[in-house]
Amino acid sequence: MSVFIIITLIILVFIIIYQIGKASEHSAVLRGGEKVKAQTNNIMAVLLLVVFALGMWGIWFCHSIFVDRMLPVAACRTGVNYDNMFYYTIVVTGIVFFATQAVLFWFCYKYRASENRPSFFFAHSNKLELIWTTIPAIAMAILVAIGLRNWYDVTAPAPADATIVEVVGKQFNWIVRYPGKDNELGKRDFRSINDATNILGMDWTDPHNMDDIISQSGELHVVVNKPVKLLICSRDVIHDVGLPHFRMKMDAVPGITTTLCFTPTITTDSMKLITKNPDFVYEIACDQLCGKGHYAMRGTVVVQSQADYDKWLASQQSYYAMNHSAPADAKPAATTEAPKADTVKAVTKN
Ligand SMILES: [Cu+2]
Repeated sequence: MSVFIIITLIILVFIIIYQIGKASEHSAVLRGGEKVKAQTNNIMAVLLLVVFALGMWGIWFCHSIFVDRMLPVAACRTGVNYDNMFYYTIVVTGIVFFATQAVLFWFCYKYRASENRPSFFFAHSNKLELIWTTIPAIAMAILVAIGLRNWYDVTAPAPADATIVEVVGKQFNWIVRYPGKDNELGKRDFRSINDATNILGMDWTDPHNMDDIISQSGELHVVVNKPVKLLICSRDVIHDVGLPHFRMKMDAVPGITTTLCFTPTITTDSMKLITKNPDFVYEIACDQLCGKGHYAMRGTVVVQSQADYDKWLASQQSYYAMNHSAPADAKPAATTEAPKADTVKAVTKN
């Protein structure tokens, strides 16, 4: 209802302004055109200053509303760098925006049409052209350089001690695969995918697959202050691993393995204290519109200490053991899923 009233009010204000304009046209005819024109110019010039002041106040007002709804502090070093980059960009572009708008509106006011001032024709100035081309070019080059450095941080080869975890998108959830005790992910082939017993098409003739652990609920466990490298892929359409609290995202593309590397610095428990939210969870959002269930495609990240991680890992059963009667450390059983010559390798070594 309130929206309807606001829209009606806006329409009425426009009608009133239009009618005032028509009325002043008629009065101009009656009182003499030139005088009214000068008065109108003065009014419009003052109104422009009012619009400028209102616009600046509006920007500040929106900022004051949204500043408390922003994400909490970035939970990894790269995320902090990204935040700083955005901060520098907003400061630089904010100063330029305010300065240019202030000059624009002030000039409109100061140099409004007047009979007492002759027109000034300013055609060209090489010096000015040079200044307003060079300074923005240097500023933009610096901002781009900072961006490239951050991009390299995320996509650079992972450190040797990085934990490798595979994240696979599927309509409409995330599947997370851990390498198990051998610290190596086994081969898999999309042609072996079977939703009931082999959700990622793991090749059971590859011994590296025997201890791999799979979380079908999309729970990504990582160790605080230890680098993690995500191998990202998709089982069907393009998804996107979005990690807002780490300020990162990367497309999950079928047939191509993309990577993301970061070092979480704040545990989930610490973040609960920082955000004063006992229910806080780091989330994996799908950042690519991927179908009708896209809105619900959500995973979670658990950042924990090494001890807690080891405890959690020890409590997990390998995916093979979950789906086969033979124990996980037994010799791999012959399966109907024969190895393929062109098996898609999901393993990426550093
Ligand atoms: Cu999606």
